[in-house]
Amino acid sequence: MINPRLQKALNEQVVNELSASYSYLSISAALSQLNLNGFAKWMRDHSEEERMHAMKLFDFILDRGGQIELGIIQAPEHKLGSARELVSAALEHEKAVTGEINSLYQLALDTNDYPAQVMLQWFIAEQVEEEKVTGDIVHQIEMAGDNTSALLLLDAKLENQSGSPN
Ligand code: OFO
Repeated sequence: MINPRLQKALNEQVVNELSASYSYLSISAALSQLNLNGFAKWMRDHSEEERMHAMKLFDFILDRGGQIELGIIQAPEHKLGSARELVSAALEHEKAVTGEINSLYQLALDTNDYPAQVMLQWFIAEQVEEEKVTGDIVHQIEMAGDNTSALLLLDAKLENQSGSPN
């Protein structure tokens, strides 16, 4: 039996993860419009990872005999801009998700829910990796500056990178 407050928060996080997935899909579309197909693919893979995160939480609620209550997913803002602006927007979104996961973990501590704590530790580690990977790409775009060749080299690198959804 999951504490009702924790169950509500876990359900909300399912929606938050799906919202992240939806936002990254929107950013992927904008990157495609810039003809940065490697960046677009990387962001699309990231969108798929977020959907899998939602399903991890969804399955956890069900495995614990909890109730699924799916909420509304808001349409993402249609962001347009440079590669740096678009990837930076994804990084800011990741930072917001980290805050959500940390709050959820605090609630699992407050409610003495040990299985939820173990499950959420995976998410905490995942956020460290996702912020690092996305932050590194923002930094590399900044290093490329006005050098289109360097940006296209980074795009090719991302295109060849195999997506490994978690
Ligand atoms: Fe990177 O967001 Fe899911 O947890």
